[in-house]
Amino acid sequence: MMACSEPLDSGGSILVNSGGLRKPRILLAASGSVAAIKFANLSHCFSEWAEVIGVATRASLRFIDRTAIPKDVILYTDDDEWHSWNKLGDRVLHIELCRWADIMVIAPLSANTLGKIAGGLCDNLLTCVVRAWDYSKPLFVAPAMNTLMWTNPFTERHLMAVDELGINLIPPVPKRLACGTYGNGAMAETSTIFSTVRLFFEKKSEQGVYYRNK
Ligand code: PCO
Repeated sequence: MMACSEPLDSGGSILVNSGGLRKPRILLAASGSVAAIKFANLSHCFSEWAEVIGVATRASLRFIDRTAIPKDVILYTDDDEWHSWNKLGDRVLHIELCRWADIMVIAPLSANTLGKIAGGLCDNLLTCVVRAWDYSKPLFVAPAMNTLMWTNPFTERHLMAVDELGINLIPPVPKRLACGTYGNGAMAETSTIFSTVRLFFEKKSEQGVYYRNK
């Protein structure tokens, strides 16, 4: 397996309100870009450090090898959202996931899901979680799309909107893309995504921002 990151000093545990230690809880989500082929690898990296729950859109499932996802990572899809709901008082999955997570990471973020988040649309499990997200907790996105989509004026508009919400961008990189052309729009490297999130989290912990055990 690919290396997850450069070695980091501190351990993964965080202080919770009980005064005890627990691992960070990462909600790792994928939307429908070819870069979702890297999702299993990403979940391995994060699960070595944190507790991970996966969320996958219907379109992303075309690219995700579910058999390669670590056994301790549950992957929720749109089918799970209302599956367990029968009556008032039953759990609503996107709300449960919002409450559970310390951090959300969307990798890859497709052009379509970027547009939906920017406009506040919520028509699947992933976008419902984002629509209900508490922005006092970090949310990272790693966009991935063809260069023509990335350079399209909609991207800048949508990125401005998500930036205003306080969403953290892990920018795409120039690379050979799924269609064979070379250009910007490839998802950032797995190691970059992992290190960015982990360093951010550990810096916040040092500053005394501790996530409460809800
Ligand atoms: C369509 N879309 C893409 C998605 C962004 N591409 C990438 C990389 C992968 C190979 O290394 C596909 C992961 O190029 O993130 O290419 C383009 S026509």
